[in-house]
Amino acid sequence: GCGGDKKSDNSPKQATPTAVTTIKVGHVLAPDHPYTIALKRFAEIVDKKTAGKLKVNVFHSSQLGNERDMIEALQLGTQQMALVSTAPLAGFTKQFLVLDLPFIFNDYKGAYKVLDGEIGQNLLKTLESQGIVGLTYWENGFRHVTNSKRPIQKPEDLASLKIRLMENPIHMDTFKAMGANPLPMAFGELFTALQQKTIDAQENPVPIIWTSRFYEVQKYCSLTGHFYAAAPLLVSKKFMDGLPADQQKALKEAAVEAREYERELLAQQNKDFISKLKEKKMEVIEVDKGPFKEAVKKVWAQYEATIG
Ligand code: EAX
Repeated sequence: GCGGDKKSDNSPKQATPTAVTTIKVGHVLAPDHPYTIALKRFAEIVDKKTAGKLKVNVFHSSQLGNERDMIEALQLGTQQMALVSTAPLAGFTKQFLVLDLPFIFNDYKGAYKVLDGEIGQNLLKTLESQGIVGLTYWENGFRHVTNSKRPIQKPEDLASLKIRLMENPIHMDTFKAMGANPLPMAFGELFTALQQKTIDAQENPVPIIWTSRFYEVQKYCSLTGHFYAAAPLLVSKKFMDGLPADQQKALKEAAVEAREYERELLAQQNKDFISKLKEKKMEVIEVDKGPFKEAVKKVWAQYEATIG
């Protein structure tokens, strides 16, 4: 009945519209910080892996709000992704506090071994009960103290220094243990507070001190390396669960591929930017970490019960 040769179908092809899903990813750092550069690489990889079906738009400089706002927006599903430090997650899950302990990692290699291994992956899983999917850990880095008052060589030099910290109880107790006068503040308000001298000091890795131009409002930089800030790349669980499996897989793979790139960019900047800070007349001080570790050791025991 339906013999005959195959007829070429001449009806006009209806182009099946490829439904493009747009992802907004926000962070609080500068447009030239590796957070931004690596997120753009992430967007390119996602575009390729999904043949243009997932489009990632990057928003830097707190355009989508501060880190706590963005984490809440992921829970609501009003924002799809965010790249934040672990510190603000303390308001959502206690287990992450372990990563905020002072001097918990000795070096980058040790940090990656934990973060990219079983411990780090188990910690990311605890976010799911908070409506968040942690894809992997990118990096912010080892944090150093800068201030406008005096060179900090030893913990005692921090006495009564007004220092801005991230919103995290361990960070607050660590600097109280060293006699400082800490106050929590969103990153977006920090530069103005330093400029107006409402605070004396802050602490961040060298790439942030450079790209956020803190050298313009801070005279001294002490390489304390007191916290290692991991930067989990987060997705709204509501949004992720709505994606087809192949697109979920693409996001996870792209996050890991771009992570290596981001860590390399930071390693380069950590090497190159100290001399640039000195060119901007910052006094960069190498400190003996021993007395700082000794001064904050009690914080570990203080949080053992909370962290578990
Ligand atoms: O994740 O707020 C800060 O000082 C952090 O470095 C910022 O959250 C980047």
